[in-house]
Amino acid sequence: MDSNGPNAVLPYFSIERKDYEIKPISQGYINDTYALLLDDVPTYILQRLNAQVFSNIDLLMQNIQYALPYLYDKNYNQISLIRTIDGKPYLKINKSDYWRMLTMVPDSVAFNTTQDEGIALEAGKIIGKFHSLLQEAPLDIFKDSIPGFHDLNLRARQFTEATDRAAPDKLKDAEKAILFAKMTLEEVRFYDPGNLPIRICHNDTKLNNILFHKEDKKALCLIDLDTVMKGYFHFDFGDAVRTIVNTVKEDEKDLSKITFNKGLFEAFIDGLSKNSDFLTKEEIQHLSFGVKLMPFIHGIRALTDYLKGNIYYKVTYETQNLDRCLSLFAFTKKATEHMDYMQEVIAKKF
Ligand code: GN1
Ligand code: MG
Repeated sequence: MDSNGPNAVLPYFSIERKDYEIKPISQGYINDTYALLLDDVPTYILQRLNAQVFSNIDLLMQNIQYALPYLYDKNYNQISLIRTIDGKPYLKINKSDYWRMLTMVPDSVAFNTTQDEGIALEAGKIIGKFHSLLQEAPLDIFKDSIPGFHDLNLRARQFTEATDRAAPDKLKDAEKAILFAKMTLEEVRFYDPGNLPIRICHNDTKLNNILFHKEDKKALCLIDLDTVMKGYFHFDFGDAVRTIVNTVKEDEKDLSKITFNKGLFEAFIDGLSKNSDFLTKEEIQHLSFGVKLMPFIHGIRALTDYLKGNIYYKVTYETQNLDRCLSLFAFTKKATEHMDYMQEVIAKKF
């Protein structure tokens, strides 16, 4: 059997046979995502999983199936996995063609960026809720869908390998970024998280992975559970903050536009503090570090991929990974300048 795209795989999922309109959603850097609409109403999400990035799809889908029942709460919107007609949680065609289908949350919307403090507050609340619910889950059933995903030492090794092998013109174009990466690595690489609790984290809590209600803008739930696995809370905190307080897109070329918006930060903290009983004192102390660590990790990964010739992330133009890196590094600098400020706000609120 050969699949040429979303149309061809629809019959293999146990949904009503209707005339769905299939619309690609282009935000992600990894999977191919499509919305299925019925009379203009988004009804299902269909995704082709990137089997190069996720080498063990079975394990990844297991993690999602472990997590979903815990995410059941009146203040959290449930998403369900649609099984295939033979009862499997995903469809495998040929050697490396994997598809899955999920329900779409009605009347929901996602934002790539925001200027709205109400959205920032809601984002804080829902991330707190996600963690409160998942803290009930046994840690060890979850396995790493990408081992060492947020491990800076691993990312540093991959970066060094990439610089050793990169073409001279790429090294030249990325000269400034490489210098910043090396300097910052010296500073944060040997950072010791001490005895911070390991939690089941989302590990990709950028703003556009949060769904909000179209009308009242209440946060509904987190989407994209591909990297639900063990981690530290400051990973999820940092990823959310980097995409909320910076009001421009991740690959913004004009670095003067990159912001650390204090109103948005304080609103996010406010929201999180409403659902944060689970956080320990030590975790609270490490939150601000996450805001520096996460953009730096993403920046160094984008830089590594640029040097390797864009083999990991989808790009729409040759230097997009380098642009993302520069923009993420510029935000890393902003985060560094705001460390004391963040600590103050956090200490007041928690
Ligand atoms: C990738 O494809 P997407 O947008 O869900 C990446 C995340 C990054 C994100 C944006 C598995 O996620 O870590 O935050 O791009 N996911 C993976 O930078 O690498
Ligand atoms: Mg993702």
